[in-house]
Amino acid sequence: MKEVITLGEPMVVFMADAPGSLEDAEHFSKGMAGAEMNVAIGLSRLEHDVMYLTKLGNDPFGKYMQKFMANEKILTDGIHIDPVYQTGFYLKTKVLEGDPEIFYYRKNSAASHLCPEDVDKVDFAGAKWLHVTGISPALSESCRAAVFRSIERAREYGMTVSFDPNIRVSLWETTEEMQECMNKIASLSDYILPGIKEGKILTGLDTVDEIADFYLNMGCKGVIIKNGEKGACYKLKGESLKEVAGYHVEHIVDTVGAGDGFATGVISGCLEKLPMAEAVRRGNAIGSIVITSKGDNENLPTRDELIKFMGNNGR
Ligand code: KDG
Repeated sequence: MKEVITLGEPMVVFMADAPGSLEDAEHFSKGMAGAEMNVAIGLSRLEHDVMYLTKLGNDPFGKYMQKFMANEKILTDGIHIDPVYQTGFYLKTKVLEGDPEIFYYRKNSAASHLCPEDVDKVDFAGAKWLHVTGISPALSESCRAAVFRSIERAREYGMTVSFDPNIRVSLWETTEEMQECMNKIASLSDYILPGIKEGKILTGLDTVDEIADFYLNMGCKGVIIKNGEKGACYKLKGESLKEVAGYHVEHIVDTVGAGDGFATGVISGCLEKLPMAEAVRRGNAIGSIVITSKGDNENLPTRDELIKFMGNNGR
């Protein structure tokens, strides 16, 4: 029985094995990627039942993804196969510090043809939580409509909706269009999880308190703002802003996927009815674990690994 539904574009990632530019890279390791996919993997490893809704190409990458998801125990009844368009992928540099450079091969991909009719074909009954990001609505008109349709359906089924803006500037035509679309999605969500820079870009406001109030005044129940190594803060409707300290990571290997690890912690914590401070602490912990590996999701912890890292707060 599914507990969580998420939708988006899974991609194959090819990670350069040695530092340097993408054009000079000669050897790559293959992995799975996609913001919502990372969250699906994380939740599934913590034994939550997740269904992933997408459209894959009828090609080797699409087949790899189906096997990968089955292996990760992600429910695949939300997968549609497109007979024409191909599964997307992206390239990622290896860096010794800072964020890696990435390059997408996803224009006109199978997943970018996801549409509201695909969402309607999927059974939402019994699910409790929908997680969406700001990447999918940037992919195409039909993908954007699919995201809005999924929120509508989640509402019909009384589900909780979380939204991670996950700003990818290169996927948007203009900043105004991005702000308008993202803030509309936020206004329809229960919980929004922006990074501090994203919050500033989307609201034009400066402080975390102002950013949180902007979304609470729109009707969100809670705003959880990520601040890298420092941790995160959150504000729930009717409460004051609270801070939750982050974890120090001695050796950062690759920062991609940290936000999805954070979302995994917050969503799983809420589903397990932890107080928000504990859910956010778990988010900080999983975000820190993710950045110790080169893949976007390979280090997402199992329950035992999480408890080992966090002690009793991992529960
Ligand atoms: O959040 C991690 C994602 O950025 C990565 O897995 C790839 O989905 C991706 C994207 O669009 O950048």
